[in-house]
Amino acid sequence: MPQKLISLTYHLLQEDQVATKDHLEFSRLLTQITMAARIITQELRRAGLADMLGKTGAVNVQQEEVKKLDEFANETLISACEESGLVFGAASEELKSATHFHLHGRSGAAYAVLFDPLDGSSNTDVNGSLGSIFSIFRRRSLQGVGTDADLLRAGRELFAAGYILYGPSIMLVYSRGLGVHAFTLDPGVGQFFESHYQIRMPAHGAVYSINEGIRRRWQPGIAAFIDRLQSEDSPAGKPYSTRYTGCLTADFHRILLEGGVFLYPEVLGNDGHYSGKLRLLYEAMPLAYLAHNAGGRGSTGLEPILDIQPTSLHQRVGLILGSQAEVHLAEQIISEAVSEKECESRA
Ligand code: AHM
Ligand code: MG
Repeated sequence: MPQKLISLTYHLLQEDQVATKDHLEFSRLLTQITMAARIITQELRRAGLADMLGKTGAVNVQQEEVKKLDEFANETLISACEESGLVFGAASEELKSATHFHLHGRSGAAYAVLFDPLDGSSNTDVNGSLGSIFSIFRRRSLQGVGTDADLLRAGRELFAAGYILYGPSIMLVYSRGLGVHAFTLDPGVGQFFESHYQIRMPAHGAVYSINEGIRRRWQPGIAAFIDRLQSEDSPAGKPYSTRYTGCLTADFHRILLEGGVFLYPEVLGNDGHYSGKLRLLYEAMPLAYLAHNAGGRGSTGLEPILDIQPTSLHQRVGLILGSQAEVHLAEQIISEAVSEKECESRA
């Protein structure tokens, strides 16, 4: 069958015919981000031959060891944002604080971009799937200079979000609130072509995705929810299958297309407190935005991810993402577990 021939460029030009100026700028910004994605793709393809595997020796602000590819992806995306002239500031999992760009007299930089430059970085050395995830906010006011307050915003205020999945194919998935669309890179042509238009997440699926090795440390309610999915009394009416790659982008992509649920709940730490691992602004929020725009849902189990007002750039949350049926069921079971705990502690 002949290839469907709608390039990302043509798709954006078509959307721009009915777009406002904000959206025309977004097309330019997305073009820059996909250019960075193609450069990162090239580096990933030959990483094992070019001494690009392994660690840099540094640790990032999250106390995680930085991989060489993390650093490369971060620098490439930062440069792409800066060169666009459209971005006043960027924040990333790999940077301690937000970077505010010197715009060399160019005015009108209205966007903040926040990203996880290389998601799933434990997969780098084993040729597993990886991702780059981005959130885009538009400044509330174009007066003065953009500040950190323009970056610390709830997901309901997102202007756009998306990811690039580096798997057997390289795919871009994005939404600017006009549906969720996916594009696949044709490596020979060097262009992204539309492969999925207006993605809708199924109302339920038959797969769950969670790190079961840490089951004993999951927050209350998660084990009961997973037990339910493994039973005939699940939303699918049969036991679910497990799929977990260690790359949120790849695991979410499966759930987006086929339905089901991804969870990285809060887990009990050595300090006796429960806390999330995944970052609100770089991971949870953009993927919850895509889930929402495709008819799915993102939640901590107790509140929608998109309602959380961030208080710090590197804030972490418990994350449940997926089809309506599974996420609602998880919320119900978690609320019950929390109420039971409260009753026990009062008794
Ligand atoms: P990273 O962005 O530093 O790679 O960390 C995020 C990754 C997610 O992609 C994945 O879902 C999770 O961490 C895996 O963590 P774990 O190995 O604890 O299951
Ligand atoms: Mg990540």
